Amino acid sequence: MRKVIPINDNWKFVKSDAPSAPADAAWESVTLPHSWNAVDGMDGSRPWRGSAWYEREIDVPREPTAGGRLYVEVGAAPLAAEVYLNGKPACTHKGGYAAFRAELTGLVNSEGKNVLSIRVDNSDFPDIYPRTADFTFYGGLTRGVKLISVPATHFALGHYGSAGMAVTPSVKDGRASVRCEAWLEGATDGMSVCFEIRDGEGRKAAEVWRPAEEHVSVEIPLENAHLWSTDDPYLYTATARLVIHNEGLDEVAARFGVRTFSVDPQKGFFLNGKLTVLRGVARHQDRMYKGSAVSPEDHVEDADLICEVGANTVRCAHYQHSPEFYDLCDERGIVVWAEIPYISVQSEDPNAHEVAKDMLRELIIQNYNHPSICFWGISNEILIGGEREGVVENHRELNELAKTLDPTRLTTMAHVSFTEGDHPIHGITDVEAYNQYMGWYGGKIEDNGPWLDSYHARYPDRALGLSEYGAEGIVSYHSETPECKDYTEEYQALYHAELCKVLEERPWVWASHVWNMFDFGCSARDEGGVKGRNNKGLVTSDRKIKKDSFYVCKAHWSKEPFVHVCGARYACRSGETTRVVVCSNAGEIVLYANGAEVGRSNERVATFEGVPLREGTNILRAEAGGLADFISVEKVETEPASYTVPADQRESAHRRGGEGVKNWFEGVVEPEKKTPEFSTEHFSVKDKMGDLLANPEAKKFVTELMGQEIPEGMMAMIKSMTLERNLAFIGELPEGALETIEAKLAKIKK
Ligand code: ADA
Repeated sequence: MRKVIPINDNWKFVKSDAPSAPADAAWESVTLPHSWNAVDGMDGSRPWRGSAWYEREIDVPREPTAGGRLYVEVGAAPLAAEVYLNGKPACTHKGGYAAFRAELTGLVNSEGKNVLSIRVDNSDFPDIYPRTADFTFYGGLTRGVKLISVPATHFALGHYGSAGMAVTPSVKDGRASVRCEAWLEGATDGMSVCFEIRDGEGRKAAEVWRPAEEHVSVEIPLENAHLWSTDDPYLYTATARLVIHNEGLDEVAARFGVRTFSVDPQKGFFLNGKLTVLRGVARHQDRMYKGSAVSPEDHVEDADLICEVGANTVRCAHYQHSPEFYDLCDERGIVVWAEIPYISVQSEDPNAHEVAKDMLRELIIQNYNHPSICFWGISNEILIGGEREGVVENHRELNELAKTLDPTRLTTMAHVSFTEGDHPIHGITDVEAYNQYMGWYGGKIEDNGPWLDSYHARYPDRALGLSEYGAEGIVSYHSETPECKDYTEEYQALYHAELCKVLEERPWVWASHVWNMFDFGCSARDEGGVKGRNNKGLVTSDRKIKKDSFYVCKAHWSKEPFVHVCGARYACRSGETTRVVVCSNAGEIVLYANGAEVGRSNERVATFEGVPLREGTNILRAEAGGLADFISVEKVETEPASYTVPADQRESAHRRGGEGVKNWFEGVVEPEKKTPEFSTEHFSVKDKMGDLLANPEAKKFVTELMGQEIPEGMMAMIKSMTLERNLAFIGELPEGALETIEAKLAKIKK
């Protein structure tokens, strides 16, 4: 029987680009999971990128029978790894988010020590995605390591980290059946495979035997199958046992769920034939000062919070997440969009496409049995970098690969907001989705509904989802008059209140995902007075504070009755009256100020205006459905200055666009209506950002226009984009602005 031995303790670690584990280095002791960017990947400093070594001695498990084999399984090693036993190479791996295995059998010292060394490197590799994206590329051994010892014949360990068993449930004409497949290494005559299925209560539902071969496949009927759904995530377990005579040689098991699903572009997502409106969040796996080296308990806490907000779907962005997290989604009934990090800009290195295909193979093969996963995502915002040669063809190939490996699931992709409706990138995946930030980066909150409607009307046969939408919310900033780009907790809540309604009115949007469930590390960012982080989470990255926007979404999605008075952190308020927002799904809300009723509402996100404040402390209490919550507010002469984002940050944010588009080039360029003649000797908005930034005068102009130096991390993404495209990405420009910019550029000689 196989032995699986976690080896997460007693590792030593050193940053080093030596070609072999350095003998006399200043090693540090670490326990896995580990990331060397746990702090610098989140605190706004420049995260260290490079090569590092991990090393530890291993006790080699002794197989009692001859021909036993030893493997090491690495959970994740961003972005590239090399594995050695006793200094001899065992394998190399590209990609930072999938598991991989190396066979160690032939490298073991039968006498003396066995030393396992793993080199991990998170430098920028031209053929490994992600290369350019809005999150930190944490380096490390971020998911732990295991030894796997198996007898000579065993369920296959050598195929893209596969479990060696695939379970494919299906339902036809109301009858369920399960195809169980196993792959074996070293099978010989006389061996058998026994597939056993047990239901959620542990009762045996089926037992089927077949002679063992390299590939064994059997279709097993499942009487009265209990279906898996978001309300009732019922799980079966399939076990495959390899047996010779009266002896069990190896065993693998997988949980699975029986469900059918489909998407109708006009109606939305159907689970087991029932319209199931998917409303939820996107998740990055990292958390404060751990980076992506998170524990099983951290995954549970994330799943708990996602369930608490009432989400029934999660987009596991922008790479393969930990198997533990997909397990939790199986258990909690959360429909998953899982994806590979083919993101932002297609690499010039043609091998990047081959590596992306391997990433897709690993994602699908390793996670095939999870019932929660319904969608395989093949790319995110890939046109940010403009048109790259072969980008459409590469999508076709990735889509075809996904369909070949898994015809049972739907493929999807996330378009950048400016992707034109008639671009050939459409129509490749089964369903599609847009990342839309109207009301944050560009446009207004009210634009979201009309945009969805007009797109839907124009492309009625295209299943349209919202793969990202969101706004920043920093819990130290507050305002009675929240507005786009003020980074206040109140604006974020207001934005989500509107978007929840927009999406509720449009069940045909097959899925929507708030960007993001949690604030996350993002080394290139410096926004709203916070460096190194993206603050669009409904919950802070330490998972300690649920922002008011969390309760706004909860009021719309959750069935668990609650009442929440927003604004607890907006504790010092000036003026005779204030505005109070209350979220609840428990029926009529009644609000009391210092014991006196001030209003009632049947809205789930209710805004009470003109709530009187008295001198000193005020208790603002809401009741709904027998539940109550209150906040305590101090009436003050002047509200604390710390409630407002620092002026320079606000200014630069406004210049970057969105609702503040008018402000962003105020004082930079004067409106000029006339479009000058196009000249090849002078710059134009049609020039590439890379060329503009290479010319000192043009660079000065563009920098002023954007309101900031272009961060180095952004350069790869934008250098081949024209200025015009870059501006379109920021948002709709006021009338005449483009002509004005063009006129200024036309005066700068190339
Ligand atoms: C993009 C991208 C995300 C995210 C978002 C943002 O749309 O897909 O990774 O970070 O931008 O917050 O700006």
